[in-house]
Amino acid sequence: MNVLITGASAGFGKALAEKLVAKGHCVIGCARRLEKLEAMANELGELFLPVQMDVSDTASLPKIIADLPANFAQIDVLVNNAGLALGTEPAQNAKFDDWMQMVDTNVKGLMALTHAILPTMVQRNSGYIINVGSIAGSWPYYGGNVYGATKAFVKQFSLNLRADLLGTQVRVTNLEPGNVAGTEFSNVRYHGDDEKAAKVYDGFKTMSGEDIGDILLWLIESPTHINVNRLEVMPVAQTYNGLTIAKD
Ligand code: NDP
Ligand code: 8X3
Repeated sequence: MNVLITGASAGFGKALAEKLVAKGHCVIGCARRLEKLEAMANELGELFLPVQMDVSDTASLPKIIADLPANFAQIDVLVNNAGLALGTEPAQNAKFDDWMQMVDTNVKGLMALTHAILPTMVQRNSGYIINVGSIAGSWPYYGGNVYGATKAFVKQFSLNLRADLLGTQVRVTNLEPGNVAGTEFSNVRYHGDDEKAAKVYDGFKTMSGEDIGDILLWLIESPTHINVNRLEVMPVAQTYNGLTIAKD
C-alpha cells in the first residue's frame, strides 16, 4: 500500500511512517523540514520517500503530487496529519498571525491536498482519507478558540466527504485524539518554550505519539468494507471539564 502522510517529520506522522515501513508499506513522508525527512529515509530505506511540502502553500500542492515518482504515484491512503496549535491565550489576547497560520495549515492545507488527491481515489473506486482532527473540535476549552474551530472544520469536512462519497468504496475517518505527550505539539503551541510545554504533561499518564501511530495503523489495515466515521480517543486521566461559572 502507498500511504501519503503530511507532517511525517515528527510526532504522530513520524511514528506512523516507521510502523508502516516496518510492515512493508510504502510511505510518502511530507513536511517542511526536509532534513528531518532525509534522516528518516536513511533509517527506513527505499520504502520511505521524503517529500518537502508546506501544506499552507496550497498552490504548490498539485504539482508536488503530479511529480511523484511512478512507484509512489498511486496514493492508496492519504493521512492529513500536518497541523498545529499556536497559543493558549483567550481570543481577546491572541495573535492574529497565529490564527491565520492555524487556518492556513489545518484547514486550507488539508482542503487543498484532499482536493488534489480525492478524484484519483474516486476514479479507482478505492482509497482512504484519514484526517487528524482533535477533541478540540468537539469540546470547547479556555484558549482553544481558533485551534478548536479549525478541528471542528476538519470533523465536519470529513463527515461531509463521506456523504459525497456515497456509492464509492472510498473511506474517510476523522481521528480525534485528546492529550498526547512526546510530540512537538506543545513546544510549537508555546512558541518554543519547552519548559511550559513539558508542564502540560506533568503528573498523569497520558498517550504517546506511538499510541496514536498504532491507532492510525489499525485504521489503515482495517477491513475495507468498514468505515470508521469518527474515532475520539483520550487518556483515561482526561475527561470533559463540564461547564464553568465565574462567580461574583
Ligand atoms: P508535531 O508538532 O509533533 O508534528 C506536526 C507535524 O506537522 C510536523 O511533522 C510538522 O513538520 C508538520 N507541519 C506543521 N506545519 C506544516 C506545514 N505547513 N506543512 C507541512 N507540514 C507541516 O505534532 P503532533 O504529531 O502531536 O500532531 C499531529 C497532528 O495531530 C496535528 O494536526 C495536531 O493538531 C493533531 N493533534 C495533536 C494532539 C497532541 O496532543 N499532540 C492531540 C490531537 C490532535 P514540519 O515542521 O517539518 O513541517
Ligand atoms: C490537541 C489536544 O486537548 O490540546 O489537539 O486540544 S488538546
